[in-house]
Amino acid sequence: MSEGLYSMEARDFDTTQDLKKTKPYGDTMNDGKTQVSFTLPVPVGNEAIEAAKQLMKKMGFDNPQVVFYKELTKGFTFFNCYGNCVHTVDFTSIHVPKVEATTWDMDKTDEYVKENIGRKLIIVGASTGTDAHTVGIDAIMNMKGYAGHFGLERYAGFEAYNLGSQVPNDEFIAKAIELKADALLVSQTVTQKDVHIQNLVELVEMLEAEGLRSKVILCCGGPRVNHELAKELGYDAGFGMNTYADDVASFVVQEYVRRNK
Ligand code: B12
Repeated sequence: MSEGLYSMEARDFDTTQDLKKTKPYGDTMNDGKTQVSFTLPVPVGNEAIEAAKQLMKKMGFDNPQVVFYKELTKGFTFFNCYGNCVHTVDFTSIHVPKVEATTWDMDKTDEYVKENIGRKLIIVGASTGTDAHTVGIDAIMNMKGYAGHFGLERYAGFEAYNLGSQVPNDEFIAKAIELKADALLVSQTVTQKDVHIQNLVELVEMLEAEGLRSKVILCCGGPRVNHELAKELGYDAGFGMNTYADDVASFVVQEYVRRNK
């Protein structure tokens, strides 16, 4: 009896995939199942739950369900919701600008520096402006590395200086001049009110005013940074989530050789 029921369910599963109409996957293809979390500035209660469901519908979710809610503080309610997304995207039409470099491991990069540059490249990095987040820049630079990838301080081909966090742009530039930096690495985590953009742009303007911009390889990174944004702001490359030292190290050495051929 149950065998028949299972085979009926299996037959009903949608297994067709059309990349031109891509939507979220939950249990089966094209079901659109999505989890959304948000906070409403309303008191906890049934009216709050109904408000969350109505909002989910307006956001394009069929069958909205509130699966968890909690009062954060008086007058504010947090929700976890599920719903079936009705929208699709054409995956085949998507083209995202990417950093132009082949990612090598540390040994290959060091070998390349030895053979093609013949000296250590000097790299100076920091979290700049008011940004106090150090974990990202440490992940890239720290000797011990991150997730099994050694940081730039470990590379034989680099002299790497991590200036830490909350480094004002003028101090960052002064250090770059003092150390004769070949590459500058800027980390920006906090994006509230676009503070990262203002700070990143200010650095480019200050480097230009000092006549230094074209003399250094300038990279930025952070959880909400991508290559497209970085290029728009006047950087040579931008690195976001899931970046390792290998990625930026490979870019810096390949870019250095491209420029100095
Ligand atoms: C730890 C943390 C803190 C710690 C930081 C301690 C420290 N020593 O770093 C403390 C408690 C100090 C803190 C403070 C604040 N924080 Co905080 N923090 C976090 C948290 C939990 C983790 C960040 C982190 O370490 N990620 C791990 C690293 C490895 O990831 P990553 O930074 O993305 O780095 C990777 C890539 O982005 C890239 N990368 C990063 N930088 C660079 C640079 C280069 C050159 C390259 C190539 C690559 C690269 O490579 C890294 C490895 O893959 C996040 C939430 C979260 N879960 O992400 C919030 C978060 C970043 N913080 C946030 C906020 C709002 C704040 C505060 C403003 C809170 C407050 N009101 O006071 C303050 C700001 C302080 C300041 N002046 O900057 C928000 C930012 C929201 C936004 N959009 O701006 C987040 C997202 C939390 C949230 N959901 O609200 N924070």
